[in-house]
Amino acid sequence: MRNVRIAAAQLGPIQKADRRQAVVARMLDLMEQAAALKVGLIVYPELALTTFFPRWYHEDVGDADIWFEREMPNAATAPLFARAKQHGMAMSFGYAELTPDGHRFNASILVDKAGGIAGKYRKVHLPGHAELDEARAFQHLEKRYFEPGDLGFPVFRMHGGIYGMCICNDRRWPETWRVLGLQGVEMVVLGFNTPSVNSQKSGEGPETRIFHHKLSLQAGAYQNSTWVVAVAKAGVEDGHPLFGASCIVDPDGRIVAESATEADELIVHDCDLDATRFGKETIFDFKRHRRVEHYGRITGQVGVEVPE
Ligand code: ING
Repeated sequence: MRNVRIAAAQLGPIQKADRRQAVVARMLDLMEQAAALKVGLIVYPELALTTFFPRWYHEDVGDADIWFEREMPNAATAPLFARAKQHGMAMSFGYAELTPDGHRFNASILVDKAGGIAGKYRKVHLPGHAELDEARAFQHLEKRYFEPGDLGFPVFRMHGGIYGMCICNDRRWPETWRVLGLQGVEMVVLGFNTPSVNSQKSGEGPETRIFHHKLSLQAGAYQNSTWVVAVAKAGVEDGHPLFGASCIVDPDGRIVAESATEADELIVHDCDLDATRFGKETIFDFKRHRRVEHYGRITGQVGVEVPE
């Protein structure tokens, strides 16, 4: 039994005008709630420090740098690192990273109980578009503001477990999960900011989109026998709705905890990392069952190649 008490710390909306300090104060409130429950790891959403700014078009990409962090930790996030260390709590959160040599990534980090950065991930699958698209009901300009991640899908040994990260759209791609699964991942933590409606397909509302969200998490968890902690930034940001449905999913693919609101909300669950063993040693014992000689298209092709 290797139990980890996990908190998914969902954040409600962050308005364009909200300052990072106000957001960090909300994150600290959730951390205090988690500490009272003796949580070992707290997980916050994607781009946790700011509004989901890729919905806003900046003609000069440099004007969007106001949404980015140039170092981590920094003045705004130092209180998070200090308080987590004080509580002996590990944490993960997403943020927009601007590197010293001018590269921009949608990033997330894993911070251990001693306050050290144990791992970093940069979002590989960037949805949306790079140029202003007037045909859309709203913009989704992640391809404008971020480069695809250049760190792959690493896993990290931390506090007796094997942890991995992904971010939002990554959860829709089975490759994300399998690359982590092939490294023995026991818990995948991820944040997401997902619009409640489809900017290109009127009529597709939160019911369908939450179904696809859960389907992706449950399949990833089951098919790689891993825990999954998925944490939303939710609610209406400057008129744009994001759904909640933060979930903790067990290695059998069952949702064992789910948020009930679109506000700041903590959901907590005791996760036994040893519960991943049975799946990894039987039905998803990759070395006994996989036939890689037939999988070449998965890395040999990018798009579809239909027969003559
Ligand atoms: N958001 C959305 C996500 O993948 C999206 C974008 C929604 C793509 C629905 C496809 C369908 O959850 C982010 N931030 O990736």
